Amino acid sequence: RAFSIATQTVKNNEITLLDHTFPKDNWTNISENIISKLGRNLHISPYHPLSHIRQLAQNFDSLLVPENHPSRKKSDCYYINQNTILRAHTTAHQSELISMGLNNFLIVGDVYRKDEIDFTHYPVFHQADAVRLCTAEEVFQNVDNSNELKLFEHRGMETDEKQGCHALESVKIMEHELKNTLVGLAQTLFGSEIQYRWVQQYFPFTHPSWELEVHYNDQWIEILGCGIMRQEILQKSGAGERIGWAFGLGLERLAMCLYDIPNIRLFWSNDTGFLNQFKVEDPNTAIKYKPISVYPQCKNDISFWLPENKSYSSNDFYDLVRDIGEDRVEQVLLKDEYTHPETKKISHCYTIVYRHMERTLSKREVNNIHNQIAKRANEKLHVTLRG
Ligand code: FA5
Ligand code: MG
Repeated sequence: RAFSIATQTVKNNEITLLDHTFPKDNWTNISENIISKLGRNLHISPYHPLSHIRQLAQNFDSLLVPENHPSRKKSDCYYINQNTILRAHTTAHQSELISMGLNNFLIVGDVYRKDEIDFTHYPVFHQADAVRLCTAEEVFQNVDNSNELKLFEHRGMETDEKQGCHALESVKIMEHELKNTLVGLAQTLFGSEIQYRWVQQYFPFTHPSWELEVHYNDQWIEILGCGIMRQEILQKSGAGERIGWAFGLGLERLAMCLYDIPNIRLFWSNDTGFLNQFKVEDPNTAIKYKPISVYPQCKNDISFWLPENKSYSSNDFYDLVRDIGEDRVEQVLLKDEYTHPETKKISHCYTIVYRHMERTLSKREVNNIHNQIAKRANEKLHVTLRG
């Protein structure tokens, strides 16, 4: 399915994404870059760091998940057309799942937003949303003489602490359980010494609402939003006799703190130097990411005519480059292939990316390796170097 993306088409005012065709209109603002991310499904790719985090969050408890729409602005969302948008948070599925009769659930998926650009924001990321709905009996199960206690209050006032329809005692117990659950999640992931803080927040679908921030690398990083669910949502979904809490967390943010991943762009890397560091069967394995290299790259091109009466394969050239360049070569790309119109001779041009893991390579050293590669290719592979 991931590769059906590669064949996605944009034509005749139609756009085909993951085998669905949509009409285009003047709301269509989804870019090539975003389209290329659809269906990558990093969160269910074996061994991917986001897949480990998903399993850790799912194993942690069996509650939870979301739905609703805070922002519909064209400047914040990716529109396929006027009627269809790429979901901006997993909370969007809350109501439909409550309507199905679920009381505790977790939703995990990819979400799409036009957002700021920095090391913790990316236009495509992954969320896990959770919902827990409780009856009066469940809320007050640990309270002695709880007969007097109620979930709801008639003609109450909305305050900073609660919605008008809720009784303060039920909200306080739910808030306590919600915060304990989330602090428990943070401590399970990061250890009991993790520093955290609660920040008051506004969401249209919860009240009161908070965000949880954890202290990591000398700064506070927001990892999730949560709150007591708006009772109207429960009523409309047929669960009006219950009270609920919900949260939505960013998988990337958790993974960055847990594995020391310094930049959110790395999750999209296809570099085996990145991916192989997470190749463990057990998501509980402790992993600390080691940067691939912080030293600068140096790129040099090489072009040559292939031998006319001998076979040639690019793999032989790659092998030769490895042989001479060793680990100072990060990548070799076949940049251009060309057949001469008259002589029918074929020429290849490769870009060789030089980079050392532990030090900066000097221009002289790179030129020296590059020249050796050229010389050896001519001798061993019988290619003819071009200007
Ligand atoms: C929400 O999306 C709410 N739906 C969360 C929620 C669910 C609140 C249920 C109440 C009840 P927010 O926009 O803050 O909230 O995003 C939630 C988390 O997603 C953030 O804390 C962060 O971890 C992550 N996140 C948000 N934007 C980005 C981004 N551009 N890149 C990476 N992660 C992001
Ligand atoms: Mg937020």
